[in-house]
Amino acid sequence: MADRVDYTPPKVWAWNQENGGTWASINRPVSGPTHDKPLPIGRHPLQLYSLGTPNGVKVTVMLEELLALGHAGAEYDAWLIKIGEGDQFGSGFVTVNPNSKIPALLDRSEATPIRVFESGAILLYLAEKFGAFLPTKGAARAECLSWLFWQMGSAPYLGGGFGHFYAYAPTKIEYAIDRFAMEVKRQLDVLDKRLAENEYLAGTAYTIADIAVFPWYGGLVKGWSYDAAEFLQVQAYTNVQRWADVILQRPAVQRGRMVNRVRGELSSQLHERHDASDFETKTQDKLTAAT
Ligand SMILES: N[C@@H](CCC(=O)N[C@@H](CS)C(=O)NCC(=O)O)C(=O)O
Repeated sequence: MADRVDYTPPKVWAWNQENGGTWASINRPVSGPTHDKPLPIGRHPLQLYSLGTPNGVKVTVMLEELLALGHAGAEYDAWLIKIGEGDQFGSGFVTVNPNSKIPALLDRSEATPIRVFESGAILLYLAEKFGAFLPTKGAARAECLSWLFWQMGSAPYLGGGFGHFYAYAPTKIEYAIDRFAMEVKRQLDVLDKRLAENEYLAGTAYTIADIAVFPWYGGLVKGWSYDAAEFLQVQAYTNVQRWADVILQRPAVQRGRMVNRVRGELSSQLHERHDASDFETKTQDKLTAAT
């Protein structure tokens, strides 16, 4: 039972399909597709299959930033993958990401389409493809990649650890919440010290490191995640706050945060993006008013 505190693990773990957790009904201990469902394909070179979570937002921000720089080859179709309904286990999605997690990208600009999964790999792929937001050499490149991979290694403690036990687990387990709250505060302190001495994570330039870290830790200090701003005393991280405020002012970040978003103000939700004009005409407030 999920609420037992005196649990002794059995010799062999068995799958308790209804353990009461938020993701209990969709997660399984095996990989692979559960049903046949081809992915839709739009007219642009890049096809993104995603959802407006922090991992998804990294990629839509990157694509909007590339378009803002004038890279027409970064035009994309963003399709909605409803992970709460199990879309990530459709056969088409599993072909693009065998790990069944958003975001997943299909680059159809090459003779043979290239699939890319894992948000960090997608950011790196796009940065190299377009020669943008990634310093080309030396210390700046090393810092950029270090902070990019720091994010990939750290955020599971924030999302899968702290967020899961603080917000989603069916019982509040003090040990687990304490362990992960401490780690998340330590991570915020790491960022705060770095950003006390540097405008951006890699130094003076805005890079894929900022694009990766912002949706997780910027979102946390802005109070968007897990309703935990007071609990974690996020206002204390003044340098992270300053950095998040600067990033939030970027129009591409504002647009990227709207794509595949299914929560919040209807005017902030653009469920699918197939054209730059969609931000003006296809947000949920406009679609709802039209029906
Ligand atoms: N390390 C992966 C994590 C991706 C991930 O955890 N995606 C979540 C949403 S943020 C997901 O698709 N969850 C669905 C599931 O676990 O079934 C990345 O950065 O791309």
